[in-house]
Amino acid sequence: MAAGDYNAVRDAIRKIIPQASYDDGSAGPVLVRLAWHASGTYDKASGTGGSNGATMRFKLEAGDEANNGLEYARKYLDPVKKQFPWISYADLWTLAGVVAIEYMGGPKVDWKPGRVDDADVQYVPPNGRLPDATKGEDHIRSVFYRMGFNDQEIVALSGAHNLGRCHAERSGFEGPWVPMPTRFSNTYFKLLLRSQWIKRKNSVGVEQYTDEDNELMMLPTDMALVKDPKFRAWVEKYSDDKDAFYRDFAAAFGKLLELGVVRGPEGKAMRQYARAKL
Ligand code: CCH
Repeated sequence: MAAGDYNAVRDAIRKIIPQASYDDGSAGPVLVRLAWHASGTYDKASGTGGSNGATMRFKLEAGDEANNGLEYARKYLDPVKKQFPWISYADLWTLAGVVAIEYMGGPKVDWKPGRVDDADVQYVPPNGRLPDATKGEDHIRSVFYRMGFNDQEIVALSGAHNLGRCHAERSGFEGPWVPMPTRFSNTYFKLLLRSQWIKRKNSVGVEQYTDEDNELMMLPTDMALVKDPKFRAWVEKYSDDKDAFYRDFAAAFGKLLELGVVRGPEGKAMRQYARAKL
């Protein structure tokens, strides 16, 4: 297989998405979360963090409790890395998110290669840069503004909670947000607005919001999107207009994967400069 044949890599990723004995039969959602957490450590002010360098290869970042469970995603991708040793982990993890979104019926997200695995452990961004689900709108804003996102992009990105589920042993939360968690759609926004959400303690004693039948759930941070009037306006928009959601999600997710990615020789110098500030 020729080095640089990203279509062959995409095919190989598609083949590992169906996983009969895992979750809802799909590795798709956890692959999307890996791409997001690899990228979401970015800090615009210092230029540190982000997907380039694949710093989650190191225990220090993999062990951030926000990343619990992502070892499954990395493990599913290992055979793909073995098959295509020329692709960097940083490219593979971000590409897998894009392929999984499309596979699950979501929009096509622009993706460009060129990330490198040149960082060593001293360049791991500090733990705690990813959002904490027990918090509210101020916290969400401070985390996503730090990356350079605005309110509209925050809500669009949060629509990824149409996918997958929470696992008590990973985050303390439990259950899926929507009835079909392996199909990309705007159901999450519709449910946020239309269902009665009841604050309840789950099986491990953590407070979350559930529907009457205790089948679907929302995190405190999800509820903040309908409580805050500026966020809520975008939840309403995306609940009514699926095309707008797909378009805005694709743009924001594409932007997320590019945070801090400077390619070529200048890129290397820029990364060294930024990382020296950690
Ligand atoms: Fe998320 N997310 N997320 N999330 N997330 C969780 C699961 C997924 C927060 C918390 C959690 C985004 C934003 C936020 C996915 C994609 C995105 C879980 C459960 C928590 C907790 C983890 C577990 O127990 O396995 C918080 C807080 C925020 C923002 O404030 C954004 C942005 C994205 C992507 C664009 C996906 C997908 C999952 C499902 C993973 C799975 O394993 O099924």
